[in-house]
Amino acid sequence: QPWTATVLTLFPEAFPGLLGSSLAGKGLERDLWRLETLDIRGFARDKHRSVDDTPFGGGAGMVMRPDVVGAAVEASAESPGPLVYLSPRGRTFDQAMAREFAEEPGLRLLCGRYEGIDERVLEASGAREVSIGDYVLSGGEVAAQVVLDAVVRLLPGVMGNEASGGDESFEGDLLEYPHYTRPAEWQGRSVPEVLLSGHHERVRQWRRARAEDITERRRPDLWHRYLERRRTGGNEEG
Ligand code: 6GU
Repeated sequence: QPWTATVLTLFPEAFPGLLGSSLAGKGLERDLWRLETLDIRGFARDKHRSVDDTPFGGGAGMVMRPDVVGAAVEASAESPGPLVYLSPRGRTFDQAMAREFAEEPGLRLLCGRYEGIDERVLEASGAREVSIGDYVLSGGEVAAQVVLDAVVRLLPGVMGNEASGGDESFEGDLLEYPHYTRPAEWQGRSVPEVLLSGHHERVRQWRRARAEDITERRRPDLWHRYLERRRTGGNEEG
């Protein structure tokens, strides 16, 4: 059975979205991974199919009902992988987490709307809360697609290279080096000589040096972690 994403959402029509194109989409077509959606509204039981209600204690907005969301989560229990709830209060998603998720048999991604989901569903299900960054989205669907894009490209065979994840041994540790293609001169700007030299080892060294420069100047947080990893032999996470 291929790696399978099961998305629990009020907007199943938002999937696969951009994931249906290019790399991830080719992977879908080749059955290297699967995408399933569970429409949360399908678990509403009353005649109006209501999925939300006003918050106890008052205040703005609506909260997703525990009976409805709970039934959807239960229905996902036979699908492979941990349950992940996309929420701005979750642990911040990063490349290390993407690599962990790619090692699972799949992922069940719970997308909230409105002010969020009744807390008891999250407690009872043991969902892992994951955020994609410090800003507020109006729902988890876009975040789920961000997570899926990052994970799926790591699956064996999805990137043309079986080694997976590109040729940068420092992916996720350093920012990318600059890229160039033809023409070798454009608007009076030339491509760095070393890249035209055919000396693969010098190219490799140049790229690493550029990646290090850029990381040091733009992201001192990543730079210090990188230095620490080199110093200690390189195997701790953030
Ligand atoms: Cl995972 N969900 C929502 N709704 N907003 C977010 C987020 C997730 N990550 C950052 N902002």
